Amino acid sequence: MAMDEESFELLLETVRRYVRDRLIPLERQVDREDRMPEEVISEMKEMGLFGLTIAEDYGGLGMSMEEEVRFVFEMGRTSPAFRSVFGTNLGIGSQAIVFGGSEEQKRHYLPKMASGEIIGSFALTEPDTGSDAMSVTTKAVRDGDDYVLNGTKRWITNAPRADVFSVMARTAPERKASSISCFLVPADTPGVRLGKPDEKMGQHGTVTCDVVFEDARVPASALLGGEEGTGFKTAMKVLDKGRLHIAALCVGIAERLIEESIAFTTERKQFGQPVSEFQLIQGLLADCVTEAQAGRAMVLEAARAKDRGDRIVGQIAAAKYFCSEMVGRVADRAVQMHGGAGYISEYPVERFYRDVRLFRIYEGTSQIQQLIVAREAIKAYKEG
Ligand code: COS
Repeated sequence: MAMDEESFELLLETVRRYVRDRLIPLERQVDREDRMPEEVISEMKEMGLFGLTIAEDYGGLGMSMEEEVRFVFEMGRTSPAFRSVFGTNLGIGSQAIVFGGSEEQKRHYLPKMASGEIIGSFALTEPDTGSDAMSVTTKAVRDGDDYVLNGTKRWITNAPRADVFSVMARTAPERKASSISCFLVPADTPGVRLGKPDEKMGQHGTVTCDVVFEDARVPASALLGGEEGTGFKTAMKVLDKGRLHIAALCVGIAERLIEESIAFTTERKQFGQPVSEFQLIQGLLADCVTEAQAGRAMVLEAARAKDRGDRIVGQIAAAKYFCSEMVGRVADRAVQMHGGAGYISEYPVERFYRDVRLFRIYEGTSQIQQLIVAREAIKAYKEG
């Protein structure tokens, strides 16, 4: 369900102001300290940001996909670490429950996720299982009324802050989708252990680490939807939505980088005039603007198609592929337009250059998106 237009516009305006006045001035500190100030987390809870996409029946604002991407465009104007604070609750940390949870599981978890009282986290990737998601080796074995989980999940976003994990685990040995089940595992379950925080190239202030399950015992009621074998398809649906969200974030960041580049090049003088007057700089800028506009259009169109209930797997993969690659090119040109200043951490483009590298990798690499785009196109052709 969508919000009413007036409340939505008001929310966008509030977020725009919050990003500009509160978050942008904190960007450098968060990058340097690799730590998110607790006050920011509390403010985001007060603003209701953790529950934007969760249905109103479960305490959220019930944003449509189009509203979500328009909101994310705004969040993209600052470091992605800020969005990540509540990002898993909006997306990959809550959506398995939204798509596949029983009514009881929804009532138990979603209102607390919407308020930010608990943090949800999505545990799919493993040390030896990344792109080939169907090959997860974490096992869940039925034992009386319980399941016992063993295995390691890697690079799990928000794991150090998480209260509950959606864990994809194998309940049957064959390599097929129906061998994977999803379990909702509270972080304080005996046998659940966190690894040390990962040290990353960029996106400082976001937290990731290993999550290790050693004979972690959960009741059968922790099985998502009470049914074995639905985990893989649920994970794919969660990732579809997550990928569109990430594509929107890439567009927002590209727009910020463009603004930074215009501000810099119109001030910076060489050969007696602002460097923005030089056509070679204008060529770089024009490529950035054009590509960011194309990305915005792709994201909005895919979001509208998702809201209509169309089959959008290929369209979303194309948007994630294009926008994550696009923001990489924009960041590279932004550094170039800044010249030497672009390599100095005082200027935001240096930080964004590192931050955006991840978008081509997480929630499915560019190569996986290419594979999905091609598969879906061939399927559509064959189906006429
Ligand atoms: N929505 C719903 N169902 C889907 C789906 C989607 N987006 N994608 C696949 N499925 C279904 C398929 O229809 C198929 O169903 P049947 O068994 O009934 O035919 C089943 O799931 C298996 O799909 P498929 O055969 O396509 O699986 P593959 O092993 O070939 O690979 C890819 C699928 C590569 C697309 C998947 O493993 C993937 O997305 N990998 C990347 C994982 C990733 O993004 N990791 C990032 C970490 S999480 S932050």
